[in-house]
Amino acid sequence: MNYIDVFNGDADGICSLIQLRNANPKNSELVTGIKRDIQLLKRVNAGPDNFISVLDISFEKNSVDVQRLLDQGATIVYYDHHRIGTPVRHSGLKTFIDDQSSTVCTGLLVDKQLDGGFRAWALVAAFGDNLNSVAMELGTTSGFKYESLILLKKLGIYINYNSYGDSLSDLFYHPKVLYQHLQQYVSPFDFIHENTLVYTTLEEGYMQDMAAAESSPYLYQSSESAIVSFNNEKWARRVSGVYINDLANQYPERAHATITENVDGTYKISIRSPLDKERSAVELAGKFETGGGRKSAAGINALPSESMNQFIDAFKAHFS
Ligand SMILES: [Mn+2]
Repeated sequence: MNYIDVFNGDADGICSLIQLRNANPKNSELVTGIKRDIQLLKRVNAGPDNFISVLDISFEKNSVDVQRLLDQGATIVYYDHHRIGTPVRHSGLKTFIDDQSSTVCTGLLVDKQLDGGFRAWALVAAFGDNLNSVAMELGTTSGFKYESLILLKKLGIYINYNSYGDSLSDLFYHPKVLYQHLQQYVSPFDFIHENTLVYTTLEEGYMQDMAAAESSPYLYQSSESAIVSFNNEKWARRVSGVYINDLANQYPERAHATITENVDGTYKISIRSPLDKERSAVELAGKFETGGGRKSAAGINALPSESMNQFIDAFKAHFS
């Protein structure tokens, strides 16, 4: 049997596979990418002698390739918490998917199957997916001290942060390489204490990028909404997603947008609706040609510069 491990490049994807491969060590081919790169099964070719493990990428977004790989005779096990879409039944496919619960992530689904055998890694996954209270509670009942949980939380944030960016060249570590560094440790605490080069690189990168984000200018700011403008630089592409979530947590009553210029002169816009109000971000984004997303988090991929004022006015009006 030849093993192929396909996983999202964020903390949840990476820490899910770490648990799986600590429990069941295999020499496998690794397929991963930046966080937004979720159609990973497209890149996989396999036959009857392949066993494919898929972690933390939407089944719905990969279902055509699931079907193709099953038709080619491969065996697939699928763990995920994003949208499942239409389920597929096939003797070669086993799924552990929960797209209903907001207190679950892929790392916790794997943890359940492994009876908590690598619980600390599951907690890193949960913290990375911003499931802070879930992770704190599970960590406390599992006997971890508060200070230890804070350490796992930091690691989750840093691994997750490493997966953002427009391309692999924006990242500090290719998620495959980061996985290979982390995988060598049964416990994340040992990784933190022993591989200080990788840990410090991520920590310092995160701190510097966040500081740069914090000193970026506001295009607009009121008690109801705020727009931050970023230069199109590596650090901004890495940190904008983490930073806008941070702003949303800090000012839950406010709507937020970040604007970053694309190489072609258009603008990429991220929008977060206020955490404590029922106002849809995707409804606003959908008014623009390349807009889309979810109720709480949406974006516009390529806003023409001449539409910028129109967007700012629409944003203010939508969230006032
Ligand atoms: Mn996840």
